[in-house]
Amino acid sequence: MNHLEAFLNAMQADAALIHRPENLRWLAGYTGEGCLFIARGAQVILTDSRYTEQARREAPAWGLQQVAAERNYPALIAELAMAHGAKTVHVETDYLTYDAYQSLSKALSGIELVPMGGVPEKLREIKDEAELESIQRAAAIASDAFMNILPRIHAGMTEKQVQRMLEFEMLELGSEGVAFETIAAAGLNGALPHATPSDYVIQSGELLTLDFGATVNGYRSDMTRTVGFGKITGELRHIYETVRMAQQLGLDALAVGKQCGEVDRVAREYIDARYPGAFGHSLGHGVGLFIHEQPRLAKGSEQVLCPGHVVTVEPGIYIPGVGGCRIEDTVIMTADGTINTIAAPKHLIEL
Ligand SMILES: [Mn+2]
Repeated sequence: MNHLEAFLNAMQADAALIHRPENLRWLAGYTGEGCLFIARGAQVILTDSRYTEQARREAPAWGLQQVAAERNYPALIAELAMAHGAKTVHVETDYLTYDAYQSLSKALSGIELVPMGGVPEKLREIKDEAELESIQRAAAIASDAFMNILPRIHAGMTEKQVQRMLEFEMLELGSEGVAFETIAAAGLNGALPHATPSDYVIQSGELLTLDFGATVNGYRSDMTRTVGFGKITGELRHIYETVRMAQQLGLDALAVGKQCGEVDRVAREYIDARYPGAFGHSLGHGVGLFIHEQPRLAKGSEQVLCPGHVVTVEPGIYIPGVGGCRIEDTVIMTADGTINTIAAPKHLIEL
């Protein structure tokens, strides 16, 4: 079943409007601007003249309506909704701006706008073969880029310099762009889980956390490696080995049929017993067209892992005034077990 069929089966309203760019791509294979009107028996891309040829090429099976000054989006959408007798229309209320919603609501008087309620997000959880292949290629690019820069990074470089080198390498290896803003956090900055790369100069004896990903066909990968500069001893080494063991326990706990919260618990208990309160975020998340998707490997989550789920496993320890460490892989759940898409090693590398 293709994505559109799955969406039509799950659609509760008479019609749906899709505005989120990733959902346009997921449903229609269309990567330009505009929106989709979907009813049973009608699938239409609405866009302006800058994208009409692109829409024809990318989504030949879809109808096309060109907006213009006198045929603006709300007016065209109203025409389509009336033509298909839609009394209720799904909209992405978690994406549209208040103003956009208001003008739609005004143009579609008499038609009820219904929140989409996470239908595409739920369906996007389970990846098909083509999606898994894109994610695996993105993961291989990121992992190879990391290995390629290791001989070239050293103490004395800034976080930003390492970031640029890593991102350039991913582009060279075929990434369409970064999967998200690269994190490069050295020394005490490592205590910030989502640190922004700065001009801080990396010192010998420090850890550097690199959290990054590549993009292929719009699909993302996500990985984190923490490397040392010079000799890493004492508490930093203990922190590293604790995270490494927790990450392995998390990977080993992944299994189809298991609850996400159960996987989170295994890694969390290991860290909490050694560094109470130092692991604040969830163990992992789904990855796909968005860097953060369902399911979440989070405390208490009763969601059950299924074949086709793609999840990260990324425990960390963050201690202000000391530093931090995170190790992350992106893993595919299959009926026969798990596939770890990230090949880069996880022993403590000391550069
Ligand atoms: Mn992640």
